[in-house]
Amino acid sequence: MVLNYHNARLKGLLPIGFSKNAKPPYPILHFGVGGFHRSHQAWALQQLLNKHPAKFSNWGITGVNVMPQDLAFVKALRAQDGLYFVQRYAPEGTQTTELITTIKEILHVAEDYDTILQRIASPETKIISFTITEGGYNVDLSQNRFIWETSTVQEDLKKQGIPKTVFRILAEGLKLRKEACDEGIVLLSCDNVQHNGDVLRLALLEFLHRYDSSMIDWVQQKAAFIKTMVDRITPVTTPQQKNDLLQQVDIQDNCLVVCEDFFQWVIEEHPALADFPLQEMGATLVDDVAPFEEMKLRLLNGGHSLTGLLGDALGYDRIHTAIKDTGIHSVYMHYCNKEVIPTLSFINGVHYNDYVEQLVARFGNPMINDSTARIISGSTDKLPKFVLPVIWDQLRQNSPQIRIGVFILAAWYYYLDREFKKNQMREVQDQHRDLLMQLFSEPGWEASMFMDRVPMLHSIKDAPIVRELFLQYVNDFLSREARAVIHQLLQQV
Ligand code: CS2
Repeated sequence: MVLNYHNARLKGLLPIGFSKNAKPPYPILHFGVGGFHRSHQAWALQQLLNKHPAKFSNWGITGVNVMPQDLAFVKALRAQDGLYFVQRYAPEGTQTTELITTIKEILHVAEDYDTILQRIASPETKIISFTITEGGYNVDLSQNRFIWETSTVQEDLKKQGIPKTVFRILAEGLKLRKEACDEGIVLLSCDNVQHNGDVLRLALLEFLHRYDSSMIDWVQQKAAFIKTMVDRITPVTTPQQKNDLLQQVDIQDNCLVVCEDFFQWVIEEHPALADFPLQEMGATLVDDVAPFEEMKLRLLNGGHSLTGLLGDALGYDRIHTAIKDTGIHSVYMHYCNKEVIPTLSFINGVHYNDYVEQLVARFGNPMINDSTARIISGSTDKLPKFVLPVIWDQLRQNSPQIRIGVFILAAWYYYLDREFKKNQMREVQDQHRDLLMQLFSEPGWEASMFMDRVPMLHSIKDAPIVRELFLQYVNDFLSREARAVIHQLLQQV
């Protein structure tokens, strides 16, 4: 039996107090409905609705996807009336399965552009939130520069056809909102980007400069750009997991999300958030979100990249097996203790050593079954946000501790080099794959040119000590067994 309202009701699966009477527009419109949004924000809203079904009966999310490859998913979720299960696993193995009903409407820009604009223009829409990935903001963080060269941005500046970026949709939608109701809006960024709300502001305002500068003043006055830290490990669901669910509940869910039990959502306080029950959704409101973002991006996300890349080098395809390798585990612990933690600010009540211990347990959770491939994907955008800031901060110290940070970059290079040599670079999942392919195919290409030619690495290209270490580690990887290279690193740190 397939999952939809009818079948879920028949089987008594709908949450207590569930009402199907809610009508759009809903208070939240979300860009980027992938696994993470569904295990995190949409799940959190479900907790609120479960507690107060009557009070928040019209609360829900209009999900919007923009990437052409997401159309099939949008159709699959729509076929299930927006319903899907979240299956959470604690490191000890406890499993919880919940039906999520908060995505009331799911739209794709290729088919529903006018509806999306109407939703943005409606005064009923109060929050527009985003999980558009690290690269989706299209900002070079080392220079705080909007990247105009991106082809989708260039297309959107022509104001023709279906929008390719959220920026054009926002420009058009907010213009209609200004004319229709002139009401303010909360723009809530939920991506793994330091100062994500500021980065969103920069990107949107820059885009408007060339697209429609008449909107700049309105956006500056009426849009509140909120910063958040989001956390819940959410891998790509496997066919086996869908099959297991079918055996358990006798219902076929094509949009199942599997994730860990751990959940964290830290949001920076802002007057524009006063009316929203974010705490009841499980969020923590703080004066300054930056230290939480730094902690999470550097220890968790950077640690993930380390585990994924070294894991792949040693032949592991799963994060939970890679982190249990004693060599990788030791490198990770050294990285946290010697390189990352000294760059972090004090957070009242947080003990970084405990946080790291907890991360090791979270990475090691076998039920999450996260792949090294997912973690490695998008590294061109991820590493500058997860790892380079640690190197920048360390370089400001007298005796900078940067060996492992640079080692992660070298392991990434080694990964790309292997893919190239296997003639598999086309399989590399990265927004900048074409650039990477072009570089590795150039006659006379060598690792010493990498930092100069990959714009996302420019912020470290002029540090001789970084270049020297990078080349040394790349040469080690290219000439010796990865196990021996890791062993040697451990003797140096
Ligand atoms: C991961 C994140 O994509 C990655 O590289 O580190 O998706 C990570 O699992 C989440 O940020 C956890 O909150």
